[in-house]
Amino acid sequence: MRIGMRVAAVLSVLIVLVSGCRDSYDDSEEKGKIFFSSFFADYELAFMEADSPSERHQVSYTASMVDYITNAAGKVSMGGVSYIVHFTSGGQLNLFDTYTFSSNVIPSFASTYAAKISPDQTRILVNSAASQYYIYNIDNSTSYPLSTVTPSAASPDQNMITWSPDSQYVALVSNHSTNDEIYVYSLSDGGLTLLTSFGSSFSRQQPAWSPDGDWIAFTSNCLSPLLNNNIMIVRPDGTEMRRLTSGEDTIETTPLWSPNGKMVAYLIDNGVGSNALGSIKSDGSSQKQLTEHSGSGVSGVSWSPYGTKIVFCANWTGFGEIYTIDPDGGDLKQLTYWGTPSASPSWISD
Ligand SMILES: [Ca+2]
Ligand SMILES: [Ca+2]
Repeated sequence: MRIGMRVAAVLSVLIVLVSGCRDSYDDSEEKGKIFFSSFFADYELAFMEADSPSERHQVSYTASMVDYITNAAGKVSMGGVSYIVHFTSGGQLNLFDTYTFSSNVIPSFASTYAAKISPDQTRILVNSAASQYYIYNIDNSTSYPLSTVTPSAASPDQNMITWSPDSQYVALVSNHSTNDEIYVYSLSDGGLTLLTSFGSSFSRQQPAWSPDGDWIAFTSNCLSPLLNNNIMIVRPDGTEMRRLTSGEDTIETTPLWSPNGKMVAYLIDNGVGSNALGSIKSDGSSQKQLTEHSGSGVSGVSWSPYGTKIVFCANWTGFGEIYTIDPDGGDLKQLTYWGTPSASPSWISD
């Protein structure tokens, strides 16, 4: 019996390893729940089954507090736990368990501007009060400040922080040496690696670590003669910086890697506040605008667990509704028709 169990355990590990190596998935394999913020009496957390989006299930009930999802976890750990973090108005940080639907308020962070869970789901990087970065340990509810770096009050949002896939480093925007620059911070020894040194000449923001750990994408106008933003990539040691997206007259922002690291989704800003969705292969080929500029456009972009779909919110109808699209631009689908605002979809596999 015991040997049989061991064989079964080894087999299940092998199956996980083999499936982890797969290159492509059929979108019929994309099950699970899409969590999002949805307007009831105010914003609450809700989910819909990915294969049956006509029904929304309310899972938070904080009347008079605005609930936002802020972490596209998208993955199930071996322990069967999958978290998202969400804020309420005022920035109260909550950790939400997508299996038990329980929400755990983290009292020490009542004014949170950004927070992301580590890929191993043990820690949260928090931008508290737009003035201090902290690491919060989920297991024992302790936290400590990252005292050598400082979040910029000018850019406190959720896209200014990212975890390495091995959960040993974070990349973040810090202005501790006057200008905002992007740094890699080692959680083991506090070591800092400067990735950008553009001074006051150019912008740099929105670092996003690739799933294989080899690259960090970010947004900057540093190479564009017309000073429009492009998606750049750089090695985590600061070398081999180069431009990923082309387009002198277009503004590309907010890079987001696909789960297998082969594509990057991003936003295309038309300069007057309407974002379209774009995608590009991580080798720089197949750059595409996937949606039109319409209304206030696209926000809250994330990937499905296997990367066959991009899920996003778009304000094309007067309200934010949730849509999916293939990464190459095919099969645009409107999932919700509630006629009330929705935001921040985050797709979690079952
Ligand atoms: Ca609420
Ligand atoms: Ca550009």
